[in-house]
Amino acid sequence: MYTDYIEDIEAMQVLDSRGNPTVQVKVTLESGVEGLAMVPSGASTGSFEAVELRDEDMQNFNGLGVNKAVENVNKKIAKNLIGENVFNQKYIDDELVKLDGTPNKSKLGANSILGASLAIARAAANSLDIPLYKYLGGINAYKMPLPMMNILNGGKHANNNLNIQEFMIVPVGGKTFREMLQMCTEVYKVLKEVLRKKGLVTSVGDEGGFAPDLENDEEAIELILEAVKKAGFKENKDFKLALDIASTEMNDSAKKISKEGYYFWKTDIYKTKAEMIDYLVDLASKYPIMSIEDGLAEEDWKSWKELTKRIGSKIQLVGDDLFVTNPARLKEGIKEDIANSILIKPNQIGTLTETLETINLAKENGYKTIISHRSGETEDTFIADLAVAVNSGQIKAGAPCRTDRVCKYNRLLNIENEI
Ligand code: 2PG
Ligand code: MG
Repeated sequence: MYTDYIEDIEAMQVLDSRGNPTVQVKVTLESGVEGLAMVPSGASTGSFEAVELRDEDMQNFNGLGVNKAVENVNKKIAKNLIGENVFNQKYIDDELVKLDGTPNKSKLGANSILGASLAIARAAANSLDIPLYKYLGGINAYKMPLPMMNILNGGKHANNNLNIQEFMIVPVGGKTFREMLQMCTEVYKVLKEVLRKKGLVTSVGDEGGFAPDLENDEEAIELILEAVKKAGFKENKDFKLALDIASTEMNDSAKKISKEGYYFWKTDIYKTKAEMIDYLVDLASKYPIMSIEDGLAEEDWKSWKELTKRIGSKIQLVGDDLFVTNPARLKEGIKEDIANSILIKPNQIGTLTETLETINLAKENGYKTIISHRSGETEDTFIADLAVAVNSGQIKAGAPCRTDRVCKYNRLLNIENEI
């Protein structure tokens, strides 16, 4: 039986890629080995996500400080976990859930809990002196994920006029991760030229994708397809497209309209639920789209069911705000025949064990899994190792631009090299 006991757990406030405070946790073991983790943060968050504890002290970081979450780690969590065997991840995560005691981790904060949970896993891997993906997945961890790269940003991630949050390219024709990364990067570079020649801005949004003002959302798709072609690739054969509509934002932020439909707030267009479904079906039939995430809002299950019936056998329908990496919500979706894939974000649920539980549940029921970053990220590359460890098949980590995104891809290059 392996043992290495937790000697110290220490959190501090650091910054994420948007310059907002976030939690870093360092776990030190009896052997002297350490494990470090940093917690990401979303902008388009689902209301059923575990709670991200913020100080709400307007004098500090405009209320976004995480001193309370840091203190929860340093006092309550440390007190409970010091002395535990670092290899008992499930037991430790169960203890964290119990210590919090609320269904949505609102007492200690999912940011404090996840920081501890991930740092513990990392410390355990370091103690064995093996890579994280190998610790998490053993000899079964070998499948490199297909990257879904968000190269054009809209919605809440950019200050432009695009309603759809993420326009992603998926290099389905690539054989190795190295090749897929290169293919995506080449298209990204050509897209910059395409935009520049048209006199459009090439500044980037939160996830490193370009964020120009365009005629409409479809023009974004057309421009990407133009870049794919100009880079020497064929649509469908080399590249397919994926969209994250993030439509919960359209449903919620529709302050001036009823919650019955979808409000494209950037261009002041309103769609009824039926129109929204038709719009998505139409996009999927017109373009080489293989995946649509959050096409409908987190509580619009009836429309989700209809959309799944209409195009669920042809394309990937991904639940993000819909399922929030939560096994209970995923179970409900499986029962109702809603969506066919799930986005996996550890900070939506709060512990590594629960994240793995959701992944297992998805796989057992034939749902595809996509490991995902958040729009607010750090240099922590945990999700890259996780994607390989669970053979997720797909990862969403932004554009090949900005180190908070690129570090995940570079980590995957290293993993592929090792495998
Ligand atoms: C999403 C994510 C990541 P955020 O909606 O899928 O791309 O965005 O982290 O803002 O929720
Ligand atoms: Mg999403």
